[in-house]
Amino acid sequence: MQIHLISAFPNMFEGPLSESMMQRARDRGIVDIHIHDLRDFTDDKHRSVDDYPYGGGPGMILKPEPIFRCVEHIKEQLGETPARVILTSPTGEMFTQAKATELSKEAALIFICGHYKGTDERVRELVATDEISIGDYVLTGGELPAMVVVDAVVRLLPGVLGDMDSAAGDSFQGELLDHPHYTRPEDFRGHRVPDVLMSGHHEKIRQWREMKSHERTAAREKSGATFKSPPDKPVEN
Ligand code: 4FD
Repeated sequence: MQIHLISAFPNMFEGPLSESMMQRARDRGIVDIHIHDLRDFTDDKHRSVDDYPYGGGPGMILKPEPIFRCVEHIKEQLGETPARVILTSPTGEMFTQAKATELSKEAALIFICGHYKGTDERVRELVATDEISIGDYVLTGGELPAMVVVDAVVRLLPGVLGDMDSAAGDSFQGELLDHPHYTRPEDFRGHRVPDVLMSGHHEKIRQWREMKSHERTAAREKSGATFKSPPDKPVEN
């Protein structure tokens, strides 16, 4: 999968996309990530990416021209490869695991990271195929939301998760929350690992985990939270 990130603050991406699973996916050639500096697509001497809103009011708006030119540049590189163009914004469609699964099947994703008060409406109308919000709150820019979406999508690509991780979701299939997990030590400051997990009795362990999953799911439903599943099954492309 090719991922292109368009931003006026391209340095924001380096850390998160160069660690752990993301870097592993990149090293393995599973994902090819390209970061584009919006200022490289300006044509004035100040390299301005934003301007005042027509009609007045506070804040600045991202200009359409650099964004269009950057998307056109990326699409020339992509040739026949189809791409989704995703605008991250607080007014977008709520990001969900189902959306991550949908996006994980694409050959290429282009993210436009809005800043300031927003993005010129013609970007939404003419170039974006999707407008996504990661939650009902406002951030200073769309970079963190784009990285959240990229992370959720990339971990679903075949070969990114190890065998252990990918198998973990098999018994849940979207119905139940994950069960509790423990590792060494057996006694941590007087808090012991449940005896059943130390028993070596695989059927009893399976039953205990299933019971805990049901308990957690019931508790979460009471609290009004909705996310059901540890979505650890990679999808096939
Ligand atoms: N909740 C989100 C996305 C972007 C953002 C921005 C219009 C503001 C939150 C377009 C207004 C982009 C989110 C930048 N804040 N801020 O996903």
